[in-house]
Amino acid sequence: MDTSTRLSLYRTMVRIRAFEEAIRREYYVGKQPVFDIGAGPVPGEMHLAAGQEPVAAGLCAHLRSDDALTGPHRPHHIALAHGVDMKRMTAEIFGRESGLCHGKGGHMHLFAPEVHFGCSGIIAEGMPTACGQALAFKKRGTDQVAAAVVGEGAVNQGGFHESLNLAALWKLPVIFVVEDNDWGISVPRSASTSNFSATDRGRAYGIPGERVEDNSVEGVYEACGRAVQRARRSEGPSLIEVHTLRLWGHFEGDAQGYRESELEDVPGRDPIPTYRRTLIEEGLLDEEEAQRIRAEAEEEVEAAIRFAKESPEPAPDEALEHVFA
Ligand SMILES: Cc1ncc(C[n+]2csc(CCOP(=O)(O)OP(=O)(O)O)c2C)c(N)n1
Repeated sequence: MDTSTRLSLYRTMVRIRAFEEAIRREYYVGKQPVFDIGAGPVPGEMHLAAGQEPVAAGLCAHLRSDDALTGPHRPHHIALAHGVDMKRMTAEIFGRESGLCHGKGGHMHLFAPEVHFGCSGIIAEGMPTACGQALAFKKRGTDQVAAAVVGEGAVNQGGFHESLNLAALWKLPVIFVVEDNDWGISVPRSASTSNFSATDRGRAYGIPGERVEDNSVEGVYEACGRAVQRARRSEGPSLIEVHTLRLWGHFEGDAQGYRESELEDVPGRDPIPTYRRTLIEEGLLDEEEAQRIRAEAEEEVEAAIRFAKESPEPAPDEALEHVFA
């Protein structure tokens, strides 16, 4: 892998982390000392993806803005890496009129048609959607591809299996990416899933797959590169499963009593300092440049937060506009 790609993967991860940290800070405003999920400038549930940056960076490095991408209920990393506008996305999270969905979707429902991005709070929902987009690309004869990112909790959903079946049957240009962060809320995968391997499940439908271990951003980059190329060459779907890490709670405010025994060890597995160390050891990055990358990311994120806060809330008499259900 060349140096500029490696540094670009690092920058993408740092940008996402700066975003998630800032959203976390803003989310807790007004919700303390006794956690009140409905209070503050960002009411409602908040699922942040710190620790899962390698998936977004490694996959999206291969996607163009005319490729389609669907994300899960934990979508910020994927959205940012695919080029969703940070300011309008932040405004959506804050429920403001200038948001991607005029402030009516919230953080789990970010839609950006200009880069074919959408996500949903419904587990596995992005997979059938990606199949539909891939079918459209195939029928039009373009080399565009569709990708769907889901958590490992999605693998027992009907939508997962139905999507694998049709994608294989119709040889769709689609890439399924499973983020295995070990937990579905508080349920370990060992308690929910027989024959866990998502790649085995894919193979049962005739879909080739790879599992990437150790939350490796370069591993994700390489595996997704092969999958995207297959799809662009009209060779059909692939399934990539990544053993990743949910650094924080399932949602903000989650006390995480169910994973107390592993929590001590979790910060040491953070993929960003690990990758930074590798790049520094190999002489591709120095501390000064690393600090500059982080400072630039913070500046962009703080500008997005200012934009959101300065934007008006949707007008009450437009409450039913753009709402379908
Ligand atoms: C169809 C459906 N069933 C249940 C839920 C409730 N729910 C929200 S998140 C979640 C767990 C998801 O786990 P996973 O897919 O592993 O993603 P992670 O949260 O770990 O990123 C569940 C069951 C839902 N949103 N949609």
